[in-house]
Amino acid sequence: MDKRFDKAIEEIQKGKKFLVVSHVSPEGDAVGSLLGVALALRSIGKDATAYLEDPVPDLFKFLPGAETVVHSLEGAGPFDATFAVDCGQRERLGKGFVNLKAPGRVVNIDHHATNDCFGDVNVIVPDASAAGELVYDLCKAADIPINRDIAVNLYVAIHTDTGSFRYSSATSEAFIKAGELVRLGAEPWDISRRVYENHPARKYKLLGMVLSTLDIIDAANGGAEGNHSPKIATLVVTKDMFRQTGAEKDQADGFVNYARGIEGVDVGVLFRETGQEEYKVSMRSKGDVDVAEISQGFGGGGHRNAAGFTMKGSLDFVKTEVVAIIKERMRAALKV
Ligand SMILES: [Mn+2]
Repeated sequence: MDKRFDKAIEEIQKGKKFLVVSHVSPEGDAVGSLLGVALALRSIGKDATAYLEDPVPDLFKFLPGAETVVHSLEGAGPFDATFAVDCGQRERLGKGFVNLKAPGRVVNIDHHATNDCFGDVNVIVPDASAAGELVYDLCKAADIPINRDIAVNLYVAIHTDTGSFRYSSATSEAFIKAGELVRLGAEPWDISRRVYENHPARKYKLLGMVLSTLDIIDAANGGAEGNHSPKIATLVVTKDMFRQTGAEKDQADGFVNYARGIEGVDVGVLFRETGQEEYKVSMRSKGDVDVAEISQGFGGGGHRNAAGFTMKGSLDFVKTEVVAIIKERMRAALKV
């Protein structure tokens, strides 16, 4: 028996009216896990409000239940309990939630090692590939049948958070659960086609501009001969690029992977202009460099190989500071 969810299940049994929330700038795991919990609760006759501060990205609007997501909690509640999924800090759940008077007991279900355990009940499993995997486990532990609609959401959560099963987070557990979700009705090709082969042309126009900012920086002090000389690749996306192409801000989300994908590059960084002298910094590393640790130093969070934070200052300043810290950590981690 899976005991990890006992307290969460108690809340489900006690309550009638639930709120389900996930983080701002939601991606596949946030939306999929959010809807997975909401649909699971509704399937057993509970009332579940699904809330995201930001819109559901276009790519994920096909997810069953996406049309029921609300973006305001004004006048909402009181709730018996709130389920927060895929989110390490309360503030990342958005203003609407933070200002909510009566969220009830907060059940925090997440897989970020940097989670600060803000819930009344906390189920934090850093080994899980996606929060969606934990929602799967919750359904099993609570004896809630995973119907097709839930399966599609959880499959997308696991599929996107493992980079289509390419990352080290793609454990045998992740494959087993994904396989089970396919058996329960998730269709891999249909989902892949909708998520990965369905991009608006303006996103590619934006990508063209962003790739033209590529900068490759040698991280070693001279670099020992014959050894792999570690490199950092950076990309920049400005507000002006969004204006020129008409692309939306979430359409730059995966671009940092292009930086990491370059031969010889150990850390890829994307600087996205979010305000006057303000940048969101996304980092992706290939192996031994722990970018979550770097991110925490700047007040952010994330995973070992994928993390981010927001920083004030000019682009030059932000880039110089961030690159200097990454260089330092790379030299330590890669011993160069
Ligand atoms: Mn996640």
